Amino acid sequence: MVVQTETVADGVLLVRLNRPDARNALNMELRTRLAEVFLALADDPAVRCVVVTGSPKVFAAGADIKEMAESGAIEMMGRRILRLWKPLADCPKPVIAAVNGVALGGGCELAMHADIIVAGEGARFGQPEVKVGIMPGGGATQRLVRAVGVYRAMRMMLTGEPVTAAEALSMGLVSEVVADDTVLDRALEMARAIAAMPPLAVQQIKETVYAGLDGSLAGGLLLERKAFEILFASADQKEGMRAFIEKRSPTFEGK
Ligand code: CO8
Repeated sequence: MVVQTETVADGVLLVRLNRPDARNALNMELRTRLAEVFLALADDPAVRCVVVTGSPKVFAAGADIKEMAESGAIEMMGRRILRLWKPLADCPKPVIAAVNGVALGGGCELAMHADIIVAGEGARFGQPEVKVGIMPGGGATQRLVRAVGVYRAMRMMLTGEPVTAAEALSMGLVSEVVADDTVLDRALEMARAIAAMPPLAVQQIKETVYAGLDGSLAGGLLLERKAFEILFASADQKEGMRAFIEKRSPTFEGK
């Protein structure tokens, strides 16, 4: 299977890219499967947090160059690539990317579909599409600019040169850098912690942040206030606050 899934802990689904011979290049088969996995997990109440990872040496080397080298524009249009990214972009559950090795082109864009990126010290992030005669097509012209600012994003996209994990951390492209052999463990540890949080609050945080990024400050603050208020309709809000007052651990049920 080019995409493997595994429930690794209560509420935590691990999604692993598995095309090692092609450096996890994102061919249509892999991307279709990834989209199916994300569509299914969105509706699965047992999944509270998702970790996406590649192999120990490579996260993903981008779109499959061999699969598109001889394609024409109309054929590329027919692939409707946004349709395959959409389940990832719209995922209501928190997603953590655990990145070892290179995340290039569509691989970097895949990582940027996550809400948290944990990278190994040896990881490299880049948008080298320009070197093969094209440009980013999985969101980098928008998401990378929002993450790191115009000038750093432009340098990455126009030169095609990757940045190290340390540089990615300093520019805000990753959340945390850890030793290479602890990346997955750290991502899973974080996922377990998030999976134990109240799912409705987690979902509202994610939805409000991304909706706010797309609009005005006033509109974003209004959304935040509404989301904040609506959480007081949840049993988990009562449970969380009562547990604090009663000095015990809360149990959240997503209600
Ligand atoms: N597509 C297809 N095959 C690939 C790709 C790729 N992106 N990357 C590696 N491979 C294949 C190689 O062709 C090789 O195959 P074979 O064994 O048959 O010769 C095998 O994987 C191993 O590759 P290398 O020998 O090059 O392995 P190294 O470990 O020396 O290097 C690298 C790994 C650094 C990842 C190197 O292979 C590389 O630079 N790859 C290309 C990276 C790149 O240019 N990515 C951008 C692609 S374009 C893109 O992503 C556009 C996004 C558009 C929208 C998103 C849609 C998902």
